[in-house]
Amino acid sequence: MKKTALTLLLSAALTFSVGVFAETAPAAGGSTKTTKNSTALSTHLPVIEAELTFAPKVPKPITRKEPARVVVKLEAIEKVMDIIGGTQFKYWTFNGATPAPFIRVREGDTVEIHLSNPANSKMEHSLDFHSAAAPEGGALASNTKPGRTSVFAFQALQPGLYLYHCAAFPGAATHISKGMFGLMLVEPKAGLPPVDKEFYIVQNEFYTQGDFAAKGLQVFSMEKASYELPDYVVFNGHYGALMGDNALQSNVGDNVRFFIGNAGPNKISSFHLIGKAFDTVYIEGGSLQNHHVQTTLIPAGGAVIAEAKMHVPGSYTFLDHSIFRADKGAKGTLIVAGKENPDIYSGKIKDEAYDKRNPDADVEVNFHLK
Ligand SMILES: [Cu+2]
Repeated sequence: MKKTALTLLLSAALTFSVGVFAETAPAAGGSTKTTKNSTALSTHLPVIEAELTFAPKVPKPITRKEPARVVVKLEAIEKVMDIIGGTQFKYWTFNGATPAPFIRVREGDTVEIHLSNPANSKMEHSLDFHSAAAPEGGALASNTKPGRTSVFAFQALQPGLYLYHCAAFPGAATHISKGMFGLMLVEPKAGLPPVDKEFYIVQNEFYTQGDFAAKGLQVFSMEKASYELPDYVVFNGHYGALMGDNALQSNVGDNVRFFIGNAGPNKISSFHLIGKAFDTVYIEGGSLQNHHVQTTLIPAGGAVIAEAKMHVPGSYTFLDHSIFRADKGAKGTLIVAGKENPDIYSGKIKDEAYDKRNPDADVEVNFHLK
């Protein structure tokens, strides 16, 4: 680690009085050398390992009434996966998945982050937690060369739903574009109200040198990324990750809570559940609640918590209502199983003849569906 970064790190640790262990060894294969600052705030806490889940799963609600030191183990893994069937991309991930694991902690917890980078990785990686009160969100403390593990800690001071992502320098935008992002929920001390189902969704764009669905291993396009012309806008890292056999499952009467992030790197999401307005939205993932919301905005680098009670069975599509993006992958399905509810939705009551003619309808105009 460079001297300037270390100096910043030390001053940050002292300022915020959280436990910090900074990896200072210069290269892969060296000995372990740690810099340890005051940990008075957190060393007495019980130490527990975080339950980490891959999307669309969410860790169980926290029932603890006291703070803990929650250990989160992340590994930077470069991995070739399909964006869409037959179209491969060399993702950069945490723990082998895009989005990265969902992390659930409690307001006031100390979060101890371990970031490992395999010896034959090609890149350095780091972590910027939007939930951390630390310079660069912890990226200075977590910058990790191949063949090293970094450990640092921060206190989760503010409840809410937060993005975390790689912030490698230089090139954080590329690391996010390659798939290095996930969500952390900092539950308020009193917890969130119980619901029947919780799901984890993150939207992001992919920019490739080949066109949409071009076959073979695709190369990241810096040009398309800088002009904000995505080939793919997807939920949970892959086209169709929440469709067909991967659709989300719920039942009539369920209160469904969506934890939704937007990793961007560029586009704002207009998140919409077709067929049911959200009963409650925690705006931008914070404490302010809005009700009866048809479409909620999620800024790039932001998140929302959105809840919908499902009254009528069926197949419901959710999407980015910047709707041409749906064809690029920004759509998914929520299945609601159960008995019909004719008091709320009739279904088609009648289908009968209508003979009136509209002269303009016969005017020929070229249009293109493709
Ligand atoms: Cu990275």
